[in-house]
Amino acid sequence: MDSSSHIASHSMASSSSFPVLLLHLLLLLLLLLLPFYSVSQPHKNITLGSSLTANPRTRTNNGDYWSSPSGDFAFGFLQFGSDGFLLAIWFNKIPERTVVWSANRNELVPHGSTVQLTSPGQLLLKNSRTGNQIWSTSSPNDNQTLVSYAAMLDTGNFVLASNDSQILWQSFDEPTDTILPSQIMNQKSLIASQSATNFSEGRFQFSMRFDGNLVLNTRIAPLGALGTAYWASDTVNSGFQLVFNLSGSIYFSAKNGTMISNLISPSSYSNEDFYHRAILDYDGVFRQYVYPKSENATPEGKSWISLSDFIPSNICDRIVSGLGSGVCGYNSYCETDENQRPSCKCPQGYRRVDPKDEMKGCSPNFVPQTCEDSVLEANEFDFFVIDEADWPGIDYMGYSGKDDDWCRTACLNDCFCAAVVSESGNCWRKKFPLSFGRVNRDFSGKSLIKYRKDNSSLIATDLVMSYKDKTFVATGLALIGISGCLIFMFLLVGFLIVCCPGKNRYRSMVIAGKLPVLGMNLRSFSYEELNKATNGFKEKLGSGAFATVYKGIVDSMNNSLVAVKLLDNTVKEADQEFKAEVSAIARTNHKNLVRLLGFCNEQLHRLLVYEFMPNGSLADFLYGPPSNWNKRIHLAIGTARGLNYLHEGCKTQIIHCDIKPQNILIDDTFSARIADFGLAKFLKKDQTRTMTAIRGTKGYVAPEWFRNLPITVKVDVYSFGIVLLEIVCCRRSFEMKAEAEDEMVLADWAYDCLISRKVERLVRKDEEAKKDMKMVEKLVTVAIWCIQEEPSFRPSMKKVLQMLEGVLQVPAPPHPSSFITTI
Ligand SMILES: *[C@@H]1O[C@H](CO)[C@@H](O)[C@H](O)[C@H]1NC(C)=O
Ligand SMILES: *[C@@H]1O[C@H](CO)[C@@H](O)[C@H](O)[C@H]1NC(C)=O
Ligand SMILES: *[C@@H]1O[C@H](CO)[C@@H](O)[C@H](O)[C@H]1NC(C)=O
Ligand SMILES: *[C@@H]1O[C@H](CO)[C@@H](O)[C@H](O)[C@H]1NC(C)=O
Ligand SMILES: *[C@@H]1O[C@H](CO)[C@@H](O)[C@H](O)[C@H]1NC(C)=O
Ligand SMILES: *[C@@H]1O[C@H](CO)[C@@H](O)[C@H](O)[C@H]1NC(C)=O
Ligand SMILES: CC(=O)N[C@H]1CO[C@H](CO)[C@@H](O)[C@@H]1O
Repeated sequence: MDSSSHIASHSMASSSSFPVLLLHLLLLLLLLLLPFYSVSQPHKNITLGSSLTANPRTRTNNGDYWSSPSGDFAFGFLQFGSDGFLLAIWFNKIPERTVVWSANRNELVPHGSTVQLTSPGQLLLKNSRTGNQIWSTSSPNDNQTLVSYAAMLDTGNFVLASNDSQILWQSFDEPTDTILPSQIMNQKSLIASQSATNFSEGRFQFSMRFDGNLVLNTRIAPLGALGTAYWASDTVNSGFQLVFNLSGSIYFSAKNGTMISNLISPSSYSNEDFYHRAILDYDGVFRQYVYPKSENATPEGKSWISLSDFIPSNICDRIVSGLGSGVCGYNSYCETDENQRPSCKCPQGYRRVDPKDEMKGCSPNFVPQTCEDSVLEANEFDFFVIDEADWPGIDYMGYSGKDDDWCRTACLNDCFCAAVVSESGNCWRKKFPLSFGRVNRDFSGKSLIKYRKDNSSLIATDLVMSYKDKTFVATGLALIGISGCLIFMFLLVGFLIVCCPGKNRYRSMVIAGKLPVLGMNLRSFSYEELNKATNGFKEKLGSGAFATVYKGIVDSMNNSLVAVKLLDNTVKEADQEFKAEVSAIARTNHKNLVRLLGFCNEQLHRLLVYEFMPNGSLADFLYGPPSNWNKRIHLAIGTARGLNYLHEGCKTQIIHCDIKPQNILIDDTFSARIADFGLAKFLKKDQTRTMTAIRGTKGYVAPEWFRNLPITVKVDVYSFGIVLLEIVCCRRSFEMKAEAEDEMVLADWAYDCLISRKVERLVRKDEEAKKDMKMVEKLVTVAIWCIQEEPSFRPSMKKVLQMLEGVLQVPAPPHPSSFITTI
């Protein structure tokens, strides 16, 4: 103050000159700023009671910290993110402010939090928001010498010391991920950070064990099974410790201080000209770095330089077997750059699980291949080729003597195949999740990772589909709930119309809402009533295995026309058919299924009453001169919709088992209505069953009936395929009187026409169809997919519908019997 007042008085005396005035102003400014500078004044001895507060750094406030005498290191709060502070030690003379130690890496604290050197001599870190103590040094013990001060040393070690300068606690004893020159590791561990920007404890650990062995291991599954060691010094029972000496050498020494061997080859970077640090990097590699201290180093030179020797030499090759994912996480692969630095990459079609953390692995960014349609979908997939890459240890199939093309095709046709590795004629199929992926320059093979070529349209349509299905299922379920209850009661109480009292509320609600609810209107008829309605069973509409169908008019239902199915009461099967049909159809509600109106169950009389279909059956419509082309397409799509509903829209999957034109009726709006559930089978989702007795009608039954294979919904797909061909060609699947011998069997003829690109032959007498050859070809192609002899190659009805509707592309089909499963 003396000097400033002196200058002030001097300026009074000669205030005339402008430069002098300016100088005075500057000095005044300097004086005003002085208190801020004092914050960053190097602290020597930090006295008991001192504290630091976490505050966002501003232009005038350089943060709150205690500096070492030389200013090389600082102890205090560093800000990360919007409001997270790390109590840390860092290199304070370099712009990067590289952290070498921290107290609260797993739990950052908000601004206003404090660290205090309490008066019994303990460092305490408190969270200002919660008031919780986040971290502290060991509590002072009566028997111990008392802490009298703390100090940030020029080595980067923060110490608590007694009045005779004995160190009672030091940060060097509790390293995080870094060691510094003069630090000794003895039964201590380093834990790598989570990532380059997240300091919390990560995946890898570096331990100088009590037995003198130095081990690098994983500490988080699924990288490797927990604690998988990926490098060891093999110095068990030597009693060694690890020393980072002041000239920057890192070596093992005996307890008496004698140097045994170097861990990292010494470099020529001197301690005078370079800062040194060694760190277990977040990628699991232990590296030594140097940074030029000199002010006049070039800007490019002003960065941390990694020494060429590090441990382990190639981490990508270190975790490649056993349990877990490997270094990079599942479905990701590890590749080193020219500086041997590893990076984790996602194959094409995959994306990072966590965009901020490359080691968390990758996940497919596409809709997976559906197994029931795997062959059909094969051409929607392609391979991302990675040379010299291998995914050891997860093969589920291996072949030798197979070329690349064979390998590709085998994987494309297999929904379980995520990738293939091919190496000199060997071919390995890999399944999900892909693990231990890495590029290895010594590996002469290559990896082919399967991905969907165009996922965007597919994802979009799937969303639409599932949305539709959901509303559909929701209504369906409500109906099933009500009608299911009814059916249960019917069967139990001898088909008296009784209803659960608890469901009455729903019934009235539904009736009030005027929904066309099935089951609600299910009526019980007397035999006499139906006898009268059909005029003594006079007008026959058709007949099936155990039943005959008659036309009738029911007076009590506004003179509605009905179809009455009279079941043969002499065969045992009739009873089963009756129950099957009532329970099947009562559970369904779809505009492409025939509606059951009621039934009669009197002693030996079993009858079912349906709405009458004024336009007959598809069989009546098809066989004859070519009928309206667009109506036929509409009927084909309607049938596909009805079948898709039976397969996927109900809680219990229904296999119709007898799809043929006679069972597809045509309603007053000329839409298809699937009828006759007498042979239907009900499967819980995911259940398949082998049946011995063949159901269905010759010409339409799928080959698995004869081959002792499980019967699935794919039998209906097969029958639909035949019906679809009949719809296109307006003829029966087998025609003795065909114009040429090769035209007798429709399926064979259609396939021959398709591959010889002469589809027009199929519709040669059909002028309307001939003008729509693209559609003809599409329908035939879909049909050929449906009649594949191998059931798994047939598409689901959902896919069939999507193809008919033009949502999905229709690839070229294989020959129907080219992939027959051998028995
Ligand atoms: C402290 O000293 C007392 C007696 O001087 C002894 O009984 C006690 O065990 C010591 N405690 C510790 C932790 O050393
Ligand atoms: C710090 O304190 C110790 C003991 O109280 C004393 O010996 C030493 O000289 C002090 N150092 C400085 C730089 O004040
Ligand atoms: C240090 O503190 C102890 C008490 O803890 C006292 O007995 C001793 O005299 C002090 N020594 C110095 C050099 O102040
Ligand atoms: C750092 O990573 C850990 C572990 O994954 C996570 O819990 C934490 O939220 C991350 N911290 C920040 C600041 O992103
Ligand atoms: C550090 O160790 C190296 C051997 O690796 C030795 O040459 C050097 O003299 C040592 N420096 C100090 C300061 O002990
Ligand atoms: C230090 O210990 C090692 C082995 O533990 C021994 O070979 C060496 O002679 C010892 N050196 C001294 C100076 O005691
Ligand atoms: C190959 C391809 O088309 N990939 C796309 C898959 O979908 C995501 C978004 O869902 C796109 O970002 C990819 O480009």
